[in-house]
Amino acid sequence: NVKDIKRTNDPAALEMLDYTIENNIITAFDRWSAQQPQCAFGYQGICCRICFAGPCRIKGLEGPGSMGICGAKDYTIVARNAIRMMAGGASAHSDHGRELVEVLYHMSEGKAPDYEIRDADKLKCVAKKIGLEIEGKTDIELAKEVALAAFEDYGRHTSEGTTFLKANLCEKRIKKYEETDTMPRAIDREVVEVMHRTHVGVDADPVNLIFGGVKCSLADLTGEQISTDISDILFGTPKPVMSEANLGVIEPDKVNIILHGHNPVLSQMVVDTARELEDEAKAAGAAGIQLSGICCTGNEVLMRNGVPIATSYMAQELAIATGAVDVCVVDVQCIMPGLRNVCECFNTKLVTTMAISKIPGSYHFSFEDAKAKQSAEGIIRLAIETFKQRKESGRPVQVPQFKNKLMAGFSFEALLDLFAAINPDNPIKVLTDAIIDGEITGVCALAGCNNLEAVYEKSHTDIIKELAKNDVFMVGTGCVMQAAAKQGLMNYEAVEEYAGPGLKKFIDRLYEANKDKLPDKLPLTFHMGSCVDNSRIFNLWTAMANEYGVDVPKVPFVATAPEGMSEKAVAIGTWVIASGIPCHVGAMPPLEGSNLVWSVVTCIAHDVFGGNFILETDPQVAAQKLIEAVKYRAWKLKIHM
Ligand code: NFS
Ligand code: SF4
Repeated sequence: NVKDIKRTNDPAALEMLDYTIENNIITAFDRWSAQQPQCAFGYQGICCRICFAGPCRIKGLEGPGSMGICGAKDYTIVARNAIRMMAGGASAHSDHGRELVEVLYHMSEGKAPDYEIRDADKLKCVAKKIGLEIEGKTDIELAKEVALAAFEDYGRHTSEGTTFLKANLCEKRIKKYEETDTMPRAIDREVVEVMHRTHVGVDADPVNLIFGGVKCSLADLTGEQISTDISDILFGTPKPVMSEANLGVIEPDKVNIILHGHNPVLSQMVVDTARELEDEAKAAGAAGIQLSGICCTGNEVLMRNGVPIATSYMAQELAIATGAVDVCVVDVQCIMPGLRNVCECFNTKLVTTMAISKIPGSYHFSFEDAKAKQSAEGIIRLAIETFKQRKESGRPVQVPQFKNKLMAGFSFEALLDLFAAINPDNPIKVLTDAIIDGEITGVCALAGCNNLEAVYEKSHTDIIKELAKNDVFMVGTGCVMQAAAKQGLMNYEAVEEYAGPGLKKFIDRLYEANKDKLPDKLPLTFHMGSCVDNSRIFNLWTAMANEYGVDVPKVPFVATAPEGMSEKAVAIGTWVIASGIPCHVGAMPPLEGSNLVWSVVTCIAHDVFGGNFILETDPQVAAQKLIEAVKYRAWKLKIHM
């Protein structure tokens, strides 16, 4: 009986899973089962479809069957596949960044009238950081120069390195990337180079391939830094904000609009416009408009506006199966095509907005920046219309009554601001000293997706609880943080329940110093935003390295992606280890087909860059490995201090 197998520890998702099974609504959970057993060649990364002489797979250790038709060995095939994933991830993140740069540029030329500069301080900060002269320039002039500098990072033809990356690296990392020939020249160029070197009959050397992948992953980081910086300039830099998470945030008596995807260019416009159309919704008999988010665009509008989180990636269809969603508006990335069928069961309107991301059978409201507002209004009015139909039909809805309180909004600036209340002259020292004094063990970045190879969200919550008990300060982004929020691990109650004495003291101390300006007591896990906002985490460990006067590999900092899934996660994980940070991944990436590649990413990477992957599917064991790694670094650092 499928119902007896526990597929998740999220109570809302569990309730909806029962409901979808009873009502024959097919979701990712059913499709995952239908895919079993998954192809062992693909699973291990030893299936090659790069040319159509293939597909080829590695069938044994010896003889002709141990190679592809062209003679490619297991290590070549595994490495090629892995770095193509990185190129996919880098493309997604940096194209998202490019959209933002275009909006900033068009705005500076007066061609995107619906957008404005909401954080002029950040604009000046970014401009200064990338070496622009700011004196005597208007914000609009400066915005244009920042946009042009960002465009340069996509297509520069010289090889001094990407500006948005170099401006944020510490000296020793710059040297490391120059020495190892992994400094990205330009984002588009590194993606193209990966596609070229993995074409049939080009690079067969697994180590050379992986170094090419590292360079591409650093291009990915460049794109993420651009995305974060420009989002903050256009939409504001996040500050602590209260909200709620899980399917219980959906309110059947309101017009429900789900914002799903990644780019704040769309979601922020819908948020702003929804406020203006609240009265129209009421005139239609609704109690108001309820927005909620899924995936990273949900994180963007949570961070800046306190819009609640409906759920995370793997449960997106379950949110629609509540029957109470009027419109699900999507842009790019992590949008399951399977949404459409569920939407059709409930007359939920699925709205696509980007030219490169359409789904058959959905509505399309083109979201060009010249007419963004008009599209947002169209989408909201469609939702109001659908709400009326829903009420007239009298169709029952099933909204699980689970939600948890959360505090989010911890941009790098917001964190420094908290620290500054204790040490105004050198805020980051509050964090670095807390580690040296042994109050906290170190820092862990929580990142990444959902993957049904694991029990949905269980690894996330298990690891968070274990790290908390061991006094690890946690920051994070992406779907992990949605798990934390939904499951009550992003509020002060969780500090009281799970934090070790040192971590609790640290969080209390921060709160005491900031009491007057905070909406509530501080949470157990500090939400830093969407996956492109992993750049904020990169800024955090760089600041710590600079404060300690060491290179990043010596900073007591670790990372975990308990349910990694996407190509973007592969790119992020790679630049995390190339930064010198050990990175746990809890769902097996397709690397097991080559011992050589496996040992490069789990061991040799450590010798070269100071970071390595920890591939471990058991969350308890993983937590212990992360704790050991962070403790070891703290211990070594203290000896040298
Ligand atoms: Ni990140 Fe965010 Fe979630 Fe994974 Fe997808 S939404 S960009 S890729 S699944 S964390
Ligand atoms: Fe087979 Fe080589 Fe073509 Fe890959 S590139 S499909 S291994 S012949």
